[in-house]
Amino acid sequence: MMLDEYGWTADVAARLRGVLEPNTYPGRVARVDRGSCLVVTDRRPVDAAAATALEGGGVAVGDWVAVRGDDRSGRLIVATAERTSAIVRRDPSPSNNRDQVLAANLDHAFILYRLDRKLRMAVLERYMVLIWDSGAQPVVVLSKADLVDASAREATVRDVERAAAGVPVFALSAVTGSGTEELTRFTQPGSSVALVGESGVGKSTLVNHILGVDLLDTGPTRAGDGKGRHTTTSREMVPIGGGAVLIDTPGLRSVGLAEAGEGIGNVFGDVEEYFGYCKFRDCSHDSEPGCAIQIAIEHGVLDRRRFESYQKLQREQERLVARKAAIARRAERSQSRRY
Ligand SMILES: Nc1nc2c(ncn2[C@@H]2O[C@H](COP(=O)(O)OP(=O)(O)OP(=O)(O)O)[C@@H](O)[C@H]2O)c(=O)[nH]1
Ligand SMILES: [Mg+2]
Ligand SMILES: [Zn+2]
Repeated sequence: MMLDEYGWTADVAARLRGVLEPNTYPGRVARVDRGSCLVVTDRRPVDAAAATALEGGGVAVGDWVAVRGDDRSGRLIVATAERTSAIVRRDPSPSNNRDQVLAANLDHAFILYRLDRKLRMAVLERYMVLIWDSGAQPVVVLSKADLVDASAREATVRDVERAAAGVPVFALSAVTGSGTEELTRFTQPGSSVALVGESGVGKSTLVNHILGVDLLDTGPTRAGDGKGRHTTTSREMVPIGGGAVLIDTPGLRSVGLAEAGEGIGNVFGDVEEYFGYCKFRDCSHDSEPGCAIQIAIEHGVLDRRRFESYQKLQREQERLVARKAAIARRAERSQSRRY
């Protein structure tokens, strides 16, 4: 059965049982384009539209779905199975207050960052929060190891490990293949892995390397600043054998967090641990006397940059919650006017 190659398991079958009705059949969404999806079914991949009234606001790559229809009538996704995980970001367009599901039903996500660029830890921290909140397990992959010398590589791995709070960190080269064997433990039969990170970090190149075939387009980075050219334009699922799949994603220009759950606490547990020790319970950790955070920074046991990174994400969350509350109030007011 074709779906076996796309991660079908007894657990998936059980989750789908609840949404499959007579005249529908199971599938997994392998690609989402504007208006239509590529859905892998028992026998072959087919195009299907998504019913507008789907619960949870539509379908994402990786979703297990119930499909109705055939070649003649056209096909419609009528239901999605409950997700075990979902990478969700805030829709980047400012006029839009919706969340966007980047991929669903993942076991792990590889967060790629290039070793040949300056390390911006805040970018990695933001991605780690994004993935922790998805319910998938983050793995940091430092790419293009062939472009830096061993001592620089090891120093960066150590720095990232220190900020990654238990998240595994690997350095590898998708061109020479060195280090890539470490990833096989995450691509075991039946597992789904998404690759995320900025444009040009080598996501598609790594998928091709693991697959052993140049299936996906990859693109040279810009000559001047070395930035990626946004070669990949849609999220796409690639079976790599044994029922494991990789989901390649386009490089993100912005990673606005949707309403966060445990993610911030998972990445910044060391920061939050200090809060209980401030002199004042409502300490703003700014200039109050007896602030445990400021004392830790002064003594060099807490990195100021790391605290600022934490504060930035936290403020973003507060603004988001406030905005959602304002929208809810506005909706309520217009409701009450109507009746
Ligand atoms: N030297 C070296 N180059 C690499 C490596 N991995 C990728 N590249 C190169 O980096 C460029 C960008 O790679 P892509 O795989 O297209 O990057 P991407 O992350 O998929 O980028 P987007 O699709 O734009 O998000 C290509 O020219 C690759 O050949 C690596 O391990 N070493
Ligand atoms: Mg790509
Ligand atoms: Zn304080």
